[in-house]
Amino acid sequence: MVSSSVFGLLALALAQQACGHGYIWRVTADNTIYPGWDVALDPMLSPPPARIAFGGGIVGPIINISAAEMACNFGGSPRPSAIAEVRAGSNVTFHWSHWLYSHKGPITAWMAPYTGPVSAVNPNDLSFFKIAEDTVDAAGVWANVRMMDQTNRTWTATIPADIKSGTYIIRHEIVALHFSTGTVPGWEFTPVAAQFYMTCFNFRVTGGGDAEPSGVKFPGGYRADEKGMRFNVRNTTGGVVVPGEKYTPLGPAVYTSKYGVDLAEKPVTVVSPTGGGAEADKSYWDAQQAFLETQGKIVSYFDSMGG
Ligand SMILES: [Cu+2]
Repeated sequence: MVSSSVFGLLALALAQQACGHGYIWRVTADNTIYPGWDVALDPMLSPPPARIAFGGGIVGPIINISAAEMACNFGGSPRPSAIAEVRAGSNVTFHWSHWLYSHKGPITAWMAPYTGPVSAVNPNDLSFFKIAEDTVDAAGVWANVRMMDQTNRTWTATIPADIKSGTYIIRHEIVALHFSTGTVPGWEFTPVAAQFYMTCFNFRVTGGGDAEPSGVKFPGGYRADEKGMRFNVRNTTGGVVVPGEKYTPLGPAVYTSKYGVDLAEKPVTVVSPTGGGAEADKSYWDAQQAFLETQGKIVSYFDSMGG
């Protein structure tokens, strides 16, 4: 028997993890702007708001690569009750609320086809293929740092032009390697391990081809003995720890479309976060911006502490 107050504490702890790290507050998919999952506002809405994100959008660190949560993170509910419509070959941009410079590591996006209602999907049954990946560049700058500094905390993946049309779950992940080879003073009790932060989203692809790339399941997509599980990001110069040693990405290679596509221009549209009209949307967005600012301060504090 677990009392409801324990669940309350768990929810609070998960929310704090999201606050101390970051979450996807917005997704721009093929020029349509969807709300992500606002960890401050959306849990308060009743009924749960129509979102494309899975599981309350909690982006807590997972260090056990055998955990069921490696697929789509903690909190399987509410399931997405909205779906993002994208043309094959178009771009999907994930808007991070914030992230930490200390949490250096790769960023990836994965897709897995599914059939039937999204409410019945078990993320652990899905086969994910990697569609985009950024690790460390020749100057030693990690993907998370570029995401924070150069793209205003956004990260973009392209839907392969040749994949079959249909419904997909997109899994977007940051791997933080800062404690993968050791901790720092003040964080001695944190396990030495790579940390995985992911969110899943509900998508429909149109205008695709006939490719059905093979994928991997989570858990299972990564192995504990993979080289990329450990990397001393503090010694990074040109992506090299031991001279000649580069970072080895985790999991399978990125799937590349066999052809490109020229998409017709599409105007930008914004999906209402409330469905309650312009005034309700404005107060939602105002509250959202205020919380994003607060969350940025919390994140900067953790970042300055090195963990
Ligand atoms: Cu952290």
